[in-house]
Amino acid sequence: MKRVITYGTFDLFHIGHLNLLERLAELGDHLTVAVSTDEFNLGKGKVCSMPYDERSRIVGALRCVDRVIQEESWDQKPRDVQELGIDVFGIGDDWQGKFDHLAQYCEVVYLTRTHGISTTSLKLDIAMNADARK
Ligand code: C2G
Repeated sequence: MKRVITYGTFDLFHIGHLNLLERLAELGDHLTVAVSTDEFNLGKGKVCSMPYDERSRIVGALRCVDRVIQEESWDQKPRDVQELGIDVFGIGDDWQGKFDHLAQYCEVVYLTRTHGISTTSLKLDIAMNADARK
């Protein structure tokens, strides 16, 4: 069984997230997604619109996702890869090169981001639409 893992916040879940997860699922037989906890996100300078339990439930409900774990620190990846018997680590290419050090434990792939959408742009759209309705 070929096991794949990825990490992310997945706030305001959108088509860019789904495209990535479905493409990662195609790379193997089992996909684990480590969803960033609210505390870890604060360390990333991110304030989420949705709390961890909602973000993790949405990701876990996807047909292409087999397991959800917590992402609590930057340096848990080597342990996760070894303990979970991961064959492939994948993530969007906005992280290109940042996780090459994992190549000693597993294959590392960077997949093209979906252009034209991001959690930040969604937040701005929502805020602008709210203003327009005033
Ligand atoms: N993504 C994408 N296309 C977009 C937006 C996001 O492919 N338009 C991908 C990102 O590249 C990432 C995943 O979706 O692989 C989740 O994105 P975020 O929720 O923004 O997660 P991020 O802040 O990149 O956290 O340890 C790694 C970090 O936790 C990654």
